[in-house]
Amino acid sequence: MSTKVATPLAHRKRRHSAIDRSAIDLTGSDDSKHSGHKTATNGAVAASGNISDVAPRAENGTSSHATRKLEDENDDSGEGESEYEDIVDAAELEPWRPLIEGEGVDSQTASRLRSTLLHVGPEKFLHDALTAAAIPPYILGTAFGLDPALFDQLGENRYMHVLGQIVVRSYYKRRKLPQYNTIDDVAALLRNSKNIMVITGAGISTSLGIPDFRSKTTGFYSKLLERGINEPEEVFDIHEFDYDPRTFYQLAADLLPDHKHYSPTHGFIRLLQDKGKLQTNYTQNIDNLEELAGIDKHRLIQCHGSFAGATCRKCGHKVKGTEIFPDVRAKRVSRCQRCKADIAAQAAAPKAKKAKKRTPTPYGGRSDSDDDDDIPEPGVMKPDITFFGEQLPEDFFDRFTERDVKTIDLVLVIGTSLKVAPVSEMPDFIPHHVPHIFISREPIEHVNFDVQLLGNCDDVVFELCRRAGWELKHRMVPKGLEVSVEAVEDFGSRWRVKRRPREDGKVDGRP
Ligand code: CNA
Repeated sequence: MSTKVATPLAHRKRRHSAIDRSAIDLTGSDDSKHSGHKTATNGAVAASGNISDVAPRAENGTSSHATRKLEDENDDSGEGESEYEDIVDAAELEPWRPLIEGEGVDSQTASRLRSTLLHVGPEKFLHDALTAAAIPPYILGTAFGLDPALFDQLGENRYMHVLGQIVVRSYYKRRKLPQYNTIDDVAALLRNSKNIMVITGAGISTSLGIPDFRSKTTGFYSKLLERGINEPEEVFDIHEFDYDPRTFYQLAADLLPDHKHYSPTHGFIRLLQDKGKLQTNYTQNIDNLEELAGIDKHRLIQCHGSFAGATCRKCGHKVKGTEIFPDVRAKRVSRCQRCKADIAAQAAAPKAKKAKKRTPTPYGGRSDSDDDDDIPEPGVMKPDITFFGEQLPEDFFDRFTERDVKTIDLVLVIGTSLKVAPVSEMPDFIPHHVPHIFISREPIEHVNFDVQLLGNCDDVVFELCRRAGWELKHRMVPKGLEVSVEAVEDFGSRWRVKRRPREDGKVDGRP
């Protein structure tokens, strides 16, 4: 098996991308429009910028039909692949670059170029644009978010490599389905779908007082920055943890829930389960509140593990997470009880050991006394959450590629910035005819969702249930709650969902 690593450091770091595309038919049987996705060139991008058909490759040793693979086997630079990926990732976030000092293409030309790409495929597109139409590469790149200055910075070969990558990635990107646009469309999808995949993030627990990572003023990362920790990810880096677990233990209490309550959004996922519609909840959350909400274990994939258990880094001893909670709450490094017991037992034994060792040898000397200098330490307990640099659970990949992508009929993505690979990559791996709905406070640009419902997710799911004719019962949903749904200007499929003020002018208090 290839290494499967959570890479939450930046936007969709793909160098550890690990979903096996070979097992997935993105086209779906009823989507002939996108049939090119299955059969189009799946090769890497040559340094020339042309698409060369390299031998199909699949990860996980399950070679079958062609796998899209963006790494360039023809790159003779021998380095810098991750640098390319970072550039491509950044460009993807802002796909069209306005003219810089007159260099570039205007937005209409950019969208025309992109739609040509979708029609003709990457190879012909690059050939036509660069050779037939003789568009200078650094100008063409601006239509895909590349800074023209990169041409000089990287040199022609490398620039062409990056351009090729971004063009291929744009081509394979999920495309919005035109028939789903409104909140009522989403409510109808809820009523009619049978096998729903729900992908959740930290936003579904913030109403319980658990901070997310990336919200600007309230997120955990901003708190860390305030404390002078400039690389917040280091708190969750396995190498940092092994080097000095104190940083983690000083900060982790903030993320530890009281385990007494779950949010209305957890309740909504449970409702989908009760209605027989929940196929799988992939949660990035580590708070384990899905268990409290009663989500069946076999429908739940905790992509980044959870606080439910803890393991000794030294001897591998496993305990229930609750056993280390007092230490986490006291901001004290939790030590392994089994190691402690072993050490105590050894401490009792050494007398005999020492006596034995000190028995005069035939040579009249004493046995090696180095042991006396070793002060054994009990191992450090680590909660079973997936740190950066650790493998994701196997069941994530197996269930996703072997089962879910083949059978789901709706995807709901709730309360996440979708910046952590490989979860961030899931939408691009799901057959494109399956409707994708996004529910969160801030819109997402790097994935083409069919409908984006923006607001507090507890309010959005409440309104969806109401429109679907279902009742979402939860102590945090006030009686008579009303929400407004307003179109986001310039977008036909983005909506702001807000609580309406009550008659006394107040908005229903949020717990
Ligand atoms: P994130 O990057 O912090 O994104 C959360 C997103 O949710 C942001 O875009 C917010 O705008 C949005 N959001 C916050 N509150 C709400 C709300 N009430 N309603 C709707 N949207 C809201 O976190 P992600 O989940 O995307 O990133 C994955 C990380 C976060 C995983 O590795 C987790 O382990 C980690 N995390 C988990 C928890 C938890 O378990 N509760 C808490 C903090 C971080």
